[in-house]
Amino acid sequence: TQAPVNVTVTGAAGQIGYALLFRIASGQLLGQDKPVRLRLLEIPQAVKAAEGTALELEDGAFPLLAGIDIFDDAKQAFEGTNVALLVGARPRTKGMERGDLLEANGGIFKPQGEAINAGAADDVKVLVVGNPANTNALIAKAHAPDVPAERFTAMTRLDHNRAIAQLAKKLGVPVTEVKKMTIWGNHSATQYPDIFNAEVNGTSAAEAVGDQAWLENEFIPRVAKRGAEIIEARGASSAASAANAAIDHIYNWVNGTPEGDWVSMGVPSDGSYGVPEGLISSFPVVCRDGSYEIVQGLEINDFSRAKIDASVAELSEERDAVRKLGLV
Ligand code: NAX
Repeated sequence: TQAPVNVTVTGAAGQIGYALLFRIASGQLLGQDKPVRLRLLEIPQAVKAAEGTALELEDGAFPLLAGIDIFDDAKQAFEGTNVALLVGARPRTKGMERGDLLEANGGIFKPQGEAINAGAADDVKVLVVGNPANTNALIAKAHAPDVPAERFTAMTRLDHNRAIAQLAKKLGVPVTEVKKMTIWGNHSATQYPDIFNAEVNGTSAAEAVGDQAWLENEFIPRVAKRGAEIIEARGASSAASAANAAIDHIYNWVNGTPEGDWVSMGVPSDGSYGVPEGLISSFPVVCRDGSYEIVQGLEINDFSRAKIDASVAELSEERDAVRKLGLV
């Protein structure tokens, strides 16, 4: 049998953590042949709640779950970790300015980047879920100079999955018929879900829709503001769907993307599509053998160009703001 893969989950006692941990334990993160050892990180006040979740995980008698350890210290939590899911973050509270939010999150993601740099396994893969996800990933990356930069990623897979679902619904097709969806830019309201490069039943999704007004006035805002729609309906933010997207992100990164399709990931830009190098921006990527590549050569029309540029401008502003704070 294989040695267990160490998976660290921060914010383990939160609502995404609760939905995520059972799916990891059941083998859905990495595959049914891979035992996992969970390392949970929480703030001291939430350790007891994380211990409660660990009791329930034990009660699942999951064949692939080799052990659970709980920490309130980042250095220990990331020791030997192969997969790091950075879910815990400081939410924006009433009256908080963007600068305050970035600074508070810097206080979390800087030490976590340092801890990953100091102790994680050589093959560590990092996914930042906690918002502002792209910029939090940028901060963590900046403090882990010994870890290859491309191992720091941010989650836009929930947006990607939402876009697939909305498009499939509009066209009355199963979600499996929608391929090559792309989310560009920031995981924020400026994100751009691109259907011009997407395919439905092997033909252009934009042509199949044939309705620019629907695209501009319904589809794009619906996907970008879906988080608010969920809060309005559920009285709490997306949790199970976010956990599902985190599972999808890591599963594809580790096990590859299907032939003839791609996924969206927030990854450090190499300058592709005019996105300034180093910014963590969402791109279409293909995964193979445990690594990913940005899909090259896609046609970007004027409409898409303007949308991508606006979201990337927001990412540049966030980077400038954390630079000013000395966080990157
Ligand atoms: P919760 O507030 O339920 O849980 C967050 C947990 O993180 C809490 O238990 C808290 O104690 C813990 N925490 C705080 N600081 C920590 C630290 N320094 N180390 C370890 N743990 C820490 O939030 P939840 O609904 O689970 O959401 C978690 C994050 O995901 C939020 O930042 C949220 O905005 C973000 N989301 C990101 C999404 C994405 O697509 N990228 C979608 C869903 C979600 O909104």
